[in-house]
Amino acid sequence: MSRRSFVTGAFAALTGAATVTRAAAGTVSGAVSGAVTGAVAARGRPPKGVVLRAAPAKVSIGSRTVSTWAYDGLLPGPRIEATAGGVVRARLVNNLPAETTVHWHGIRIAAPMDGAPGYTQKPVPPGGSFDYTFTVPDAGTYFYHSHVGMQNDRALYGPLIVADPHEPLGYDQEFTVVLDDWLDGVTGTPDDALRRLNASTGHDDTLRSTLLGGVTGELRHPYHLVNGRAATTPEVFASRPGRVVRFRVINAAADSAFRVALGGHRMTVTHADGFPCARPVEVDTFLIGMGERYDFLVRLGDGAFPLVAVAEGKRARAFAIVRTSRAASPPDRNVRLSELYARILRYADLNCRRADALPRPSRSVTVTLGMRPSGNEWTLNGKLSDDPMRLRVERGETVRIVLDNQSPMWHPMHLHGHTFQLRTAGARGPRKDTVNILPRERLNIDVHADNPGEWMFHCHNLYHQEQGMMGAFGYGRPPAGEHRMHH
Ligand SMILES: [Cu+2]
Repeated sequence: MSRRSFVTGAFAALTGAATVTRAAAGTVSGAVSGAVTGAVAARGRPPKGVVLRAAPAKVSIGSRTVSTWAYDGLLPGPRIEATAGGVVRARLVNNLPAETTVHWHGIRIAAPMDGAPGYTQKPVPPGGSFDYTFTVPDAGTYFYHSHVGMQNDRALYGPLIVADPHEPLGYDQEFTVVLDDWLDGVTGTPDDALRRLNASTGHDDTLRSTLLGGVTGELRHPYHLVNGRAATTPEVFASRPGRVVRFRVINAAADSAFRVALGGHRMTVTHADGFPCARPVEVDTFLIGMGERYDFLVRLGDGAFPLVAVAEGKRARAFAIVRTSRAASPPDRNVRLSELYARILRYADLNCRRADALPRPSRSVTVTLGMRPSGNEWTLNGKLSDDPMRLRVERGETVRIVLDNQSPMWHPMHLHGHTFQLRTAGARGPRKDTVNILPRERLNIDVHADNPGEWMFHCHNLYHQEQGMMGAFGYGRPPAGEHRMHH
């Protein structure tokens, strides 16, 4: 029914548990599709799963075409589907003029498959390839992205949706909503933006948000996208009145949190970062930081409704349309939605199921988030990524990490290889892999150390990550020189 209904991709016939699907129109040109098939053929044997060909590409963001780096010429990259307990096989083919990797964000994955350069693998050189094969233990909404340098602020990301074979939710249809902030090919590259930022002093104090406790981002991206489309030529989600629809929202942006609302509807939040809520939460809007995901259900009314994602504190927005009536006139992309200013989701509203609760921690360790006086270096326990903080854990223990934000900005902190339990006052709290922490705030996250490896623990503001805010969460004695192998 929808132009974006799940169209089986060229590789589906070749896949086992994982399948890749792609949009039928909009973001991919025929020439690029041909090139993808060519890359597969050039390998001489059929892949047993998905092939992600990272290469320079021209992609349309609706109102204009931009030069960027993309997977298979698509923005977002191809949708990868799997089933909980199943195996994903994905071959990364690097046709970029730079090293790259793929990180499977939020997946409790085996360490060698995590795509973390210098931590779990050597980056794949130009012309090289790497086969990722891993089990997906948990159902839910995830995504994948490059973990090298500023590449995640290009088109090198895509949704990874893990179905629950015993899905308890009842709904008629689902849509994936991938949010992004975009500058590549418009105001230079993300590397140019980082260089400019590093050459400047102080932050743009006009980018402010009460919700985020002060300065909200490092820079203004000229576009904000839903599924690769700018607000002027929006994505349209087609459905019918009365349908119950599951929306899977992914924030793949580099520097923008979004406040999300659907005009004329309340939303029932069912999942945070892939994990189900013990009790769904009815709200009007939610804030989603970089790397976070939320799923919500709505029963759709009759009409054409604005799906708005305000780039928090930036006076800009991503915009799409949910249409259940052909006759209804399209909503104004600048519409003021009362839902955006009504009941907002809080972390304290979220609780994981009892079965997903982690053991009580036996000790705690503090991670202080800081900023050096330059304003362009962000630290964990005073250290930068080139000589990183390392939290040492032993297999089988549960550790409480006390996040103490002494820096003047909020940070979406992301842990690889695990999902932690965010301990909220007097409640169980949600299982998450990414958590927003505001200036002067302290948060407790409990981690059960059941997945040995040397894992990244970092801010998912890509600019902060590249300005040092990256540490290690490692089992036992530190591996010799591992962290420095990429410097
Ligand atoms: Cu940060």
